[in-house]
Amino acid sequence: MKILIINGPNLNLLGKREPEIYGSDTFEDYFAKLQFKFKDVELEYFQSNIEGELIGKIQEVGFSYDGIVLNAAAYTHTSVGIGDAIKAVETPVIEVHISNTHQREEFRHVSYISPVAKGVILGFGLQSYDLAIQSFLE
Ligand code: CA2
Repeated sequence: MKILIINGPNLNLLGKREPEIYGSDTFEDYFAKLQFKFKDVELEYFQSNIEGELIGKIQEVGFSYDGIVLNAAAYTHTSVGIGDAIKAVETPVIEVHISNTHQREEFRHVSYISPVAKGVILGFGLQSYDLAIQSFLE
């Protein structure tokens, strides 16, 4: 089973800024824990701050991988292009968020990803990624 985790803009700052919202672990540290936990899964990780690169990656893996776990970060709330890319590929995408976006500002209540995602997991901190991977295994 081949699963790609994709993180969008500013998530490269995890563990370095705003720990009260996003926690104090870097994603690289957390990713190593996921690889250790899910030894039978070929897990890969990609992060970009650029919308077109996120779309390119979804297209690149979207006909061969078994799953994509996507935290599109701020693009969640703005990107018709990422939504269209998810709709165009075959690989199922689980939308994840670290925070519960519905408890935050109104503009974060809108998602262009949710209508085209297989499912949505949010508000569990970094564990949201773990739960998304588990959902592909069942
Ligand atoms: O809760 C999430 O996972 C979000 O996708 C995070 C995005 C935010 O725009 C979404 O509404 C919800 C923000 C990612 C920014 O990450 C940072 C991490 C550390 C320090 C600063 C930003």
